[in-house]
Amino acid sequence: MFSKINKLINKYDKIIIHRHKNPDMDAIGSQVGLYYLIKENHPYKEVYVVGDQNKFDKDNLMMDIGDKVFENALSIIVDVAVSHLISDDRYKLAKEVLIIDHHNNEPDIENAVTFIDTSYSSAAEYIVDIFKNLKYKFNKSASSYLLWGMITDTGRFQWMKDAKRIFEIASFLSENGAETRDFYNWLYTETLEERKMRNFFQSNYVYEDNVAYLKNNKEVIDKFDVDFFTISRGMVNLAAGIEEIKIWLNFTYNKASDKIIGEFRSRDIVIVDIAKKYGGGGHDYACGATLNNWDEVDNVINDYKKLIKERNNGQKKVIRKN
Ligand SMILES: [Mn+2]
Repeated sequence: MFSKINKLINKYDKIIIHRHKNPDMDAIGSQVGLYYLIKENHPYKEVYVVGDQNKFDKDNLMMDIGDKVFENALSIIVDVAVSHLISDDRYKLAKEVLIIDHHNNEPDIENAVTFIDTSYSSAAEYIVDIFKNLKYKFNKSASSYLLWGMITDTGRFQWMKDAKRIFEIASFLSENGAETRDFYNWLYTETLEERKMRNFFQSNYVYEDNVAYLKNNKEVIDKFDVDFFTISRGMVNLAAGIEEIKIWLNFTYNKASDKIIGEFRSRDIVIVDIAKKYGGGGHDYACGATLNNWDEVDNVINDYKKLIKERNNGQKKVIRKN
């Protein structure tokens, strides 16, 4: 099933691994994990990891490489399959492109060998399954990064599409030396300043009709000296875990694009279709979209309120039928 991947990697002496912009730990974990896998199993190959950096590049591994490196090389793109989201678009200079992703988006990269399987809860889980299948040897570094990707994309093993497979793969990685204590400490430690900032956003959430939302305009953003995603993605789940709140939304003004980025989450209602309606995408219960103005933001909020209302009505019908 994965022999095509094996053939591609065997064919090239130079391999550059990409992932999405503004990486989360699954993007970095699957990218760097794959880097260590290939280095361990093909020591004579040149392997590179590229892309923008943030705190998730824990060990400062991203490499600055020239365009020439891409000549006659294979680019592997993980955890993303949509061109405008890929960090470092010089994969276009590579001889061939391989994509390994788990997102429910329409891929738009021409002539790429594409492996997308949305049954995986993280790209890291998918990569382990592939390379375990191909009988690769897993060292401590590869196992650690891949497990970290799995841990974070499942919300510390909360959101799992296939728990049996996830625990088997996690167990396999532990067997191969994956580190967890230092990682969890790193993951759960924040500065006092960060804690205070979270408290600020927590208290700003608005709760209406089973929906929670947060609108972070320019003035709010300017209060804090943090990067955009710390607020946009970092604050959305402050409204998780409230019984009455079925869907929670975080809208943040983005200076760089002069647009508003919406992050959408739910426990068990499929919300990705509304994200797609506004040109966005992602997973069933965790997705997002870019909005042009605050009126459009209100439309999104209303659409989600409507979705819950329709769902409530539908549920009543089912109860009557029984
Ligand atoms: Mn992912």
